[in-house]
Amino acid sequence: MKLVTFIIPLTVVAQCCLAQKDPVGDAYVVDAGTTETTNFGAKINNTDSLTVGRRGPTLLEDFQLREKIMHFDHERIPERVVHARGVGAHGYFQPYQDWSNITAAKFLQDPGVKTPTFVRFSTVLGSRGSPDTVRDVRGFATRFYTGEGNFDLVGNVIAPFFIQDAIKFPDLIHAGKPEPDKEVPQAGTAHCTSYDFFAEHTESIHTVLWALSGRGLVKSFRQVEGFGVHTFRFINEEGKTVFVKFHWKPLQGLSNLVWDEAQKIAGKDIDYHRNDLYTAIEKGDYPEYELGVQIVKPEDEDSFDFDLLDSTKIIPESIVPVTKLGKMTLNRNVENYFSETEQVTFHLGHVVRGITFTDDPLLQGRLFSYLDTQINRMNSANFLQLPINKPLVPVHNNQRDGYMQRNVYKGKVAYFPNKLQDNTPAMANNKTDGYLEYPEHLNANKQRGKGGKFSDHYSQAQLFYNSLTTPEQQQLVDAARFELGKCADNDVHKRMVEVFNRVDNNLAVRVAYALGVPEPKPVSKNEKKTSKGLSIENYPKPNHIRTKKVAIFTAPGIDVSEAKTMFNFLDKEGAYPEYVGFKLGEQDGIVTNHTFLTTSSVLYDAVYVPSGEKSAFQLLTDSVSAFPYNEPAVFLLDAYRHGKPIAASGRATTLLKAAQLPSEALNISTPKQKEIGVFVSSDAGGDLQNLFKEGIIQQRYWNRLPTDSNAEK
Ligand code: HDD
Repeated sequence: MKLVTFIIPLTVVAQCCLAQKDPVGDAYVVDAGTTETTNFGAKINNTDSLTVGRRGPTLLEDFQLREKIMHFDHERIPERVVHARGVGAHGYFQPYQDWSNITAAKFLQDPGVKTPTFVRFSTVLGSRGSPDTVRDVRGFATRFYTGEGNFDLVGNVIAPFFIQDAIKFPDLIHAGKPEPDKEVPQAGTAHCTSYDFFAEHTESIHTVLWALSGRGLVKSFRQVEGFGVHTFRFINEEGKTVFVKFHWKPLQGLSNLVWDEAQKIAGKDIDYHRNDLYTAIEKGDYPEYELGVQIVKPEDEDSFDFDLLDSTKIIPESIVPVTKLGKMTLNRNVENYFSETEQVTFHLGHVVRGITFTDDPLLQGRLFSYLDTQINRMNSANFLQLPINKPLVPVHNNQRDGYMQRNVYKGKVAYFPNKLQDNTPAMANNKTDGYLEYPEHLNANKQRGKGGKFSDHYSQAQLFYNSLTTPEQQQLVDAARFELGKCADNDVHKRMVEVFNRVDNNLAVRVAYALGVPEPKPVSKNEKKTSKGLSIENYPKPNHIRTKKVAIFTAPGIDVSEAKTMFNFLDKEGAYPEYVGFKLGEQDGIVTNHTFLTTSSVLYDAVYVPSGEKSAFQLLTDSVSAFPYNEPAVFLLDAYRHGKPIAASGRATTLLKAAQLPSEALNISTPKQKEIGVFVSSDAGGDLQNLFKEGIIQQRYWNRLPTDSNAEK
């Protein structure tokens, strides 16, 4: 009894200290202030190679030249075969309460314990240098460095997946990646092979609809949900089990780009998502995500009209709500992209006691793929010894040697059982601290093929489509028109329209129209069932404007005090206001860091134009003398077309007119301002500020974007 009371406090101490531990630990190297050496430590001066005379041949003897060039030649490792482009950040996780009733996982038991985490967000199809804002699914992979080893939750920002069985993954990816003859297009599915595949492979349609919706056009990784996709199992200390689906719920709300904006950002700021995450963390606006699970009791396994082992299906939140287990905060940027974000090796098989797998055939195949791919990328079975991958707990086993072995194992024993080392490392006791396997009883024939509820490909596609708001459905329709429109094969168009038609006739009719395909007749009934948790627009919005980027126009003659009043208000509210003008530098106490050339409307969440002298607006509206393309007006027009809140005071309305904003945006009375999101006032005072703030919280005014006349409302 005495022994037990002694051990418990020690464990607690060990857990508590993890949060202070940096997973990268003592691997940091600081070069600043040092002298150049070779990799074997000799101090050198290597700005020139060793030659005979000033103009003579270079000598083979030059070890400094050889080492430097050789190392450079080997700097690259293969990029990830999927999810090549990513951005990473460190953070920590804390549970809200003790969850030992459902899982033995210790990191989910003590609200006082902070577990270090590392997250990598990624696009799927593009290569390492591709733009951030392409239409694609995104990865949301999280490593928990727990006191019982690493747990990797390798999820996506889209809840279902395209395929039910891992054996189809190479086909899915080959169809989506650039077409192999010319290797175009990069980073998106808007080409024939993707839709040729999807038209034949109807189990994908549910996830295709998610990807065509705003979910495929991420605005910020701070505003995405994450999903573990598969059904996993929790096991508690008594061996009792429940099925769980993992969810990440961002406290920053959800958002998405509109397509025109996404395409423009791809040119204006190819690193848009990276910069967004780095900046927020740098400024101390740490993104937070609640970790939740949908819990299903074993006896309810077969009670749904879908199979829990089918990853193309979700558990609708209207049927099983999400139980929030705790919260992750991302509070530290990486020091070195390659060593951390590139070398991190996530693997679904990195699990801890209390969390285990189900027989989901997609999950089972992934368990092989992640291990295999890391050996390919890292070129060594010792990849878990790298600083970003090493668990924070000690590692002991009899695995030895291999490329780039970092450890120096003492002694002659590297086998088990042994007497020479007292049978150590000893086998863990599965009842107390060893990994818990679930003793699932199985009795079936070996076979290929699934059937049953796996064969229903359309019910949840309908559920998803029905649950979107009208503007969200419009975005999806427009996305399908664009994606298929980039494929020149009319047969692919027709086949895809047939698939859409099985989901919803109105959807298919609208897509068919733009593709020049005959209007399809209804073939199946859409029962119009909906679920909560599927629409981005209906996700709770935070009631603050922290981190929102707002452009404030400046020009010689602008009313400086108005500009500053609005700037200070926004700054105090935690937004990121920036002056945008014709030239950089300070003028009348306003420091302009961005010009109409170096930045663009698509990089902001909202725009404010202060009043000013007539001359200022002559400059801002004069398309010839001020700027070849009248950038200030284009800036405003884009903000308007993309549904963003706009505020203007006094004479600034002349610029709104020059930008050719529709009359409804110019002749507005106060109630109409709220509806349309263009706020006009005589000065930058309190009323305008508060209306503008409300507008920024709302994010977008979808009523400004066009909707098809035959859209079902
Ligand atoms: Fe995967 C990477 C997510 C199915 C094979 N996958 C990868 C990453 C994420 C996902 C987020 C990037 C990890 C990182 O940032 O390093 N993958 C998913 C999800 C899936 C999924 C949510 C469906 C539920 N994946 C899937 C299947 C297979 C793979 C079915 C193969 C059979 N995935 C891989 C991979 C990658 C990978 C080839 C490429 C690079 C890597 O693993 O580290 O093993």
